[in-house]
Amino acid sequence: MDRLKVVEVFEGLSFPGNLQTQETLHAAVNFQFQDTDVLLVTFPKSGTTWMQQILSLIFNKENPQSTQSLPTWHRVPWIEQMHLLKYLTDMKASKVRLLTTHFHARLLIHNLKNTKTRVVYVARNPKDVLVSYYHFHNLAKFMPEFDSFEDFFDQFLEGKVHYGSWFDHIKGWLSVQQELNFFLLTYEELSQEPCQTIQNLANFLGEHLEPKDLQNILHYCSFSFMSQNDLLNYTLVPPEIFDHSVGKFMRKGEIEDWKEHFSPEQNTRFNHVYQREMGDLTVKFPWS
Ligand code: PPS
Repeated sequence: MDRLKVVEVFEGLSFPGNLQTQETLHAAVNFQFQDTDVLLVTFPKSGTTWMQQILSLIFNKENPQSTQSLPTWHRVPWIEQMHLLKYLTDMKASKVRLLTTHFHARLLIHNLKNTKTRVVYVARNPKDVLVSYYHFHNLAKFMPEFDSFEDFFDQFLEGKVHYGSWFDHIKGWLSVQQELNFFLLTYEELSQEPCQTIQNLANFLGEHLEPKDLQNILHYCSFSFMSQNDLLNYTLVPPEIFDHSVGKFMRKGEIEDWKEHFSPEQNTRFNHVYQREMGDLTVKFPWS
């Protein structure tokens, strides 16, 4: 609790100090990946929890109920956060370690590129990321306070929020994908074509899914199921850390909620920055 308002600055990026210390950040940069590891990579609010649950379900398809025995952050822990060592110890019996990171590629590529670690990158429309992240700042007492949505909007576009620039994050990971065992998918594909997207992901992971497995996964990863389950919806986090009276972690789970938040002027400004930052990329995203 005494670290609630601490900010850790590491490699030019800021991180909430109640989740990370200089020691855990350094340890993550030096993390020894194994060829059998699966590493989920996201910018915050891109569908991390959703994909943690999906990965857990794919690798526990014989017993999907088992994914309800521990919170997602324990089953698919962040390599840069506290308590990792405890979670890794609990994972010792598993054949595959499921891991998460919000780190930028430049911090991990040196340790990842000579492994067969399967890297799963989930991207989300950055306009929806911005909105979800804004609401998260109101909920999470360890995040910086902003005067207004407009204020947060400006800081996000300038990459001055925790975990840095969304644009740098995605461009960094896409620029090293050829050096990695890499799979890219989007929150929007998961929303709109869940069966095909999860099947493609399972194929990449080398996991065979029977039709009944797929049906189970769809059920246990649905927004309605996850948002009602205490081990999945973050309501276990004490009120000193998440102010549950101002909102929910599992807020809406929708695409294009940005339309309810952006003014026409903000949308024009966002599009301008997006074009400047992403205009040269050949990859086509559902939102672009
Ligand atoms: S974090 O803090 O970075 O781990 O947050 P993250 O899990 O990446 O993002 C939270 C947003 O994902 C939504 N979410 C889901 N959407 C659809 N289906 C499922 N099952 C699901 N689980 C989580 C969650 O509601 C947050 O988005 P918003 O737009 O705020 O609702």
